[in-house]
This record gives sequence, C-alpha cells and structure tokens, in this order.
Amino acid sequence: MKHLMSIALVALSASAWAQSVEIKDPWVRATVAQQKATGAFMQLTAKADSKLVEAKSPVAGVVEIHEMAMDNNVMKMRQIPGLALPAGKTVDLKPGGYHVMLLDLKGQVKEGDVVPVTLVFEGKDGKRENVEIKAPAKPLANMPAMPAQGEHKHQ
Ligand SMILES: [Cu+2]
Repeated sequence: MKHLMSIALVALSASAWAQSVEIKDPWVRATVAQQKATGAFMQLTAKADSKLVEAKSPVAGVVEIHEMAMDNNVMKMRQIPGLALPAGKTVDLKPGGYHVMLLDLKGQVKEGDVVPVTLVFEGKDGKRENVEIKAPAKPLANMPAMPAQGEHKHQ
C-alpha cells in the first residue's frame, strides 16, 4: 500500500511539471550494434525560468547534457552543467546542437524502441523535479535535414 501511494505521488508531480516545462517531440537516435553512445533530442519550453540540470535513462550507464561548439574550426561536443530554459522560449535539442548524451549504452537502441528518459529540471528557487518521458528511437536518416552538416560548412 505504501508503495502504491508513492507511485501515485510521483505520477502527480510528473504531470504537474509536464505543465511547467512542455516537452515536445522527444526522440533518441537509433544505434548500430556495438555503438556505445547516442543522443536524445526534443523541444523544451518552460513556463517559468528553469534549467535542465540532469538526465537519466535505464538504457545508459552515464547520461550527460551536451552542447556542440566550435573549437579551432572543429565542431566538438562538451558537457555542460545545465541547460538554461528561459520562460516561454522554446529550446531545441537537436543533432548538431544541444542534446542529452546517452553514454555507456547497455545494448543496441533499435529503431522503434521506446527509450525512457528522466529529465531533472531545476526552478529558480533551486527546487528540482523529475519528469519521465518516453522517446522513440529513430534513425538520423529520417530527419528532413542534418543541421550539424550545415553548421560545419558555415564555419
Ligand atoms: Cu554529446
């Protein structure tokens, strides 16, 4: 009974936060066999200023928040401590830009798999809330354009 109660509470707080930070079109890039890392992408729109500070997933041993940035004319990705989500502004996590990096994968992420990812948001008051999303796995080839390629060429 106690267990059931806590599940109900978690579900409640998750849905409350799903209203505070809108999460649209989450997806994970499908991997090939033996590939140890991939990215999760989505659009985040916060109602009040907040930050994405952490992410977790049962399919990955380590999950980090990454950005892509130019370093000596080479596009590199690096870990960032948090991704600012200004109120009302849609922040795009996409290939070639910000992404949730899934490292140390426990197995292949196949097209059509549904990958659970827990996002941890921190509000201005420092309060953290978890939201679990289910991101379908898709191959990158299905994307209409590959933004990373364009960014490489412009620089
Ligand atoms: Cu990365």
